[in-house]
Amino acid sequence: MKRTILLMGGLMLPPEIAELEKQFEVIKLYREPDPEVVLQDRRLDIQGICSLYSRPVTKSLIDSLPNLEIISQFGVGVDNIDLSAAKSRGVSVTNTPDILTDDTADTAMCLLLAVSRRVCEGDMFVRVGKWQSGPLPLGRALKNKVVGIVGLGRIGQAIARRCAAFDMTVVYHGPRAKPDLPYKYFSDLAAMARHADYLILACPGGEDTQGIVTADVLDALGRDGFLINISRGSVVDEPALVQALIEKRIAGAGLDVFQNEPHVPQELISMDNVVMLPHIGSATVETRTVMGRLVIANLMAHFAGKPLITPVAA
Ligand code: 8YV
Repeated sequence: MKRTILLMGGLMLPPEIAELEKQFEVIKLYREPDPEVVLQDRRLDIQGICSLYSRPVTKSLIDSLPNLEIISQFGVGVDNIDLSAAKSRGVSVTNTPDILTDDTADTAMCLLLAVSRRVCEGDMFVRVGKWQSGPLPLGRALKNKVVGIVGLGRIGQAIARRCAAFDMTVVYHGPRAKPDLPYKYFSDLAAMARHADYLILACPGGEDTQGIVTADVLDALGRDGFLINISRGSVVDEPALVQALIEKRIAGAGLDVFQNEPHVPQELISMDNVVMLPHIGSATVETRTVMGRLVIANLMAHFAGKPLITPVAA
């Protein structure tokens, strides 16, 4: 008999969903008109969850599923999962690290270039015929600028390599210095922001980084500074960011993530110096394909009694 898996969201590509359905009985929670009723009816059957960043896996969900054994996250960030609740219930958690590093770093570079060189503004300028009346205002060069990366993990390091290739000087902030890496470390985020022209957020979400980009950090970044966020909306005090942009206390922002996705602050919509993406860090066919395969491979390994491929440390 097939084991039952709860699929929380629909980002996995059709071939991987088909494969998941070949191996397991799949409850597509996101398709259910009344998810609570399904969760109640099927609570004893569910042995695995396929989760993703936009769907919280809370202590109450974990506790309501007595036969839950594994949560296989479609993504690297696991801040949507109550890890201590999973641990205390003995539920394993896996994620999809490494395979989305390059795409996510590329997304940061897209935003960095787009806000600096006015790419989206320029595109609109051509489309609406403004070019005939004069040139687009000048952008800002990346070369010789200082980029401060918050979180020099896998994705942060991939961004650092790309920025170095653009002749930028890389510095970083995080919980600890990484002496093996050739970049200057700042233990104080505001001090790094003061020193940097660009602040790129690449740290994990969750309690430790909640709201660390405050109004003070944005003021330290300053009138000529740009904020790029490909991490989590929760890392930034979003109302403070909106205010800093309105008052032109920072030069602009490139944002792939927001506090309340898919909703974005209304004030940002009309701002030329803000480029927004709908959380597409890993959103390529290639990467989403291997992410889906890894989600399934972790489930298969678990139920076959084999070691998990990419366990999240409890
Ligand atoms: C993914 C992400 O697209 O991996 C993550 O943590 O935020 C994104 O890059 C997302 O997880 C897909 O579910």
